[in-house]
Amino acid sequence: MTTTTAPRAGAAAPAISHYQKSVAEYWNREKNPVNLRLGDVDGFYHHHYGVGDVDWSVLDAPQKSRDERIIAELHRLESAQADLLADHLGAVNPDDRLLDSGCGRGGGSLVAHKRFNCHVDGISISETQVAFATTQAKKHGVDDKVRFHLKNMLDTGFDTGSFRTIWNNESTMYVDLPSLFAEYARLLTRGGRYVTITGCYNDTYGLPSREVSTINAHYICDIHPRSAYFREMANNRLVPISVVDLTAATIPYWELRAQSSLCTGIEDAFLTAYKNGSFQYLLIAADRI
Ligand code: GPP
Ligand code: MG
Repeated sequence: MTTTTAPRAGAAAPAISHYQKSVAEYWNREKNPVNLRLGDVDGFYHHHYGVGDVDWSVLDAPQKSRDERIIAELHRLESAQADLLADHLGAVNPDDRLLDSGCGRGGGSLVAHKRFNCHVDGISISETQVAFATTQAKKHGVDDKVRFHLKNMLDTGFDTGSFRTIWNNESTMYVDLPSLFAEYARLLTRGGRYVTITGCYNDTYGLPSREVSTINAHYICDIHPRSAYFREMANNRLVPISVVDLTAATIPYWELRAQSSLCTGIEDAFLTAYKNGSFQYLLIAADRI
């Protein structure tokens, strides 16, 4: 059994709820090969899924190289997802400061810096992830502009108006959206950009399906309905400019992952939820007015 303790007053850890503490414990312990072995391919460690068509010939590779080929293919698809998110970050200059909110092991921050040569701050409530990401920034030789912090995305402590762009790559299901977008409205400059890629439940299905509930239990998260994103953005000066339904584009990633030695047991829930229409994989980009 896992127990959690209340954060100590005055301790160095960020002010987080009991729930967030339990989430941090999950990520502090997490060492899934589906994340670590994929990141080992090129030193970009991601905590999100993939998009795009699969090269199915990897499944027919000789036994000796089969795993390696599948890993490279899954990593190619998750890298394509990170590139797609970066495509929506808008015009970014080298002097601009970007926030990777829920940065995981830091892969997305490195992708953004590589593309724009900009400043990136990545935040996570997991000490292990912040330490890992910081080591990666040093290894990539970019720690002068890419920095990672142990921070709560609901209450970052960063200065008002200090970011040109903020993104969440599959991390909004861990927080209350009204609180999150209120913090982003504060942090973003006027005319700044917000981007999220997220899994949401489909309002037209009704309430969360069994598979959506299984995904929630697996990751200790709380998947929001699609409607909540648009309502809470509108309530917080965030005006959508692009909405891309990536559901069909992510299914091949899950089909390949389900047939790999790296599967974690959650693959069928994703595939069923996407196929029965209860769950959607969306990119939303919005401007801060
Ligand atoms: C992937 O992380 C994302 C989450 C855990 C948040 C839930 C996302 C939804 C779209 C519902 P990961 O890459 O660490 O997961 P895994 O270990 O399963 O690959
Ligand atoms: Mg993963």
